[in-house]
Amino acid sequence: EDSRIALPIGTTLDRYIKKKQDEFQYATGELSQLLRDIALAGKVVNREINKAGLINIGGAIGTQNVQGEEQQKLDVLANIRFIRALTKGGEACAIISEEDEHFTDLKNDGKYVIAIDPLDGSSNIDVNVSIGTIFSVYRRVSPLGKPIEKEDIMQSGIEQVAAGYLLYGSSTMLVYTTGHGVNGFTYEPSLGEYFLSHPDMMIPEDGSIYSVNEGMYNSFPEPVKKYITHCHDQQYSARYIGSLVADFHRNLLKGGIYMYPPTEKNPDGKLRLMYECNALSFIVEQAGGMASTGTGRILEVAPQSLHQRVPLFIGSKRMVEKAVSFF
Ligand code: P6P
Repeated sequence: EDSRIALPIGTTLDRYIKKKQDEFQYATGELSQLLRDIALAGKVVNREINKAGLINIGGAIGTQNVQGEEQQKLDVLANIRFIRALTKGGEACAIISEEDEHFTDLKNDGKYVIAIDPLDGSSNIDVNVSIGTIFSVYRRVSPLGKPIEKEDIMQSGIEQVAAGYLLYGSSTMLVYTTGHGVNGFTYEPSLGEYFLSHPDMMIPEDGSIYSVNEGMYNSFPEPVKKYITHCHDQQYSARYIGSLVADFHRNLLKGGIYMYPPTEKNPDGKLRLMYECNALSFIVEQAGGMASTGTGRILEVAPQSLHQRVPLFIGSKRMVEKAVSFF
């Protein structure tokens, strides 16, 4: 008989993590501490995002990240904050970030490896659209010492021990899984606490919202064009914020599919496997949904490079199955 009682809405994140640790979900205290470290960094980034408009730090500073995109100042600040929090926390031994070409060796004996997009959708900062942080947690594979890229960093999504996102929106939320379901916490800035607001999140099995940049329709592969025509025939609602975490979160709550297909400009799609697609795919599968490259399960893709792109079809199981059926 499962003696575990469901924790009531309003439970703080700290109490929730402690309870789950006692239930041996996070048997090691290290994962609990790691989650707290990420949550703390999220509070700091949230504060800086909310100030961005006021002290005009949203403007680009003219430095390029590995993606060759204009780096928004908050990208840089978020990256520094998360790396600093994880370094001080001591539970992570290495980090791969969208903002850094190579992985960062934290030079400690932490047992976890983090893949992170510190601030996804940063081009939306200046127009006050919701943005997000996306993270994956892996166990290091090699014995102690300098982490080994091939073994410790380039792990398939199926190896994740935890994954989550922060959504800096009308309210700031932390949504994460450790492989035992998905839970959402809403941040109360006046108290500096996250409170359980969305216990045991499940994505509706079917839906009528599709998210894709139809401006690139002409360069999509035929199967994608066929599925989009299907969405039109079904008179689905087109909802595309241009901010992956915001689109994903809405679809998680209401049902829907998000697609970033191959295009002429990005033949493997635009989104990154290691620190965008794997995390959201772990979450959506834990919530009863599906995540595909179009021809295979995202979580089973064997990474070939740190900043590898993959096509992404993710959301309600029935919708992703239908989209994939055209391939
Ligand atoms: P496009 C933001 O740059 C991002 O990485 C995701 O957050 C978003 O869903 C996507 O790219 C938008 O890309 O090509 O449609 O502008």
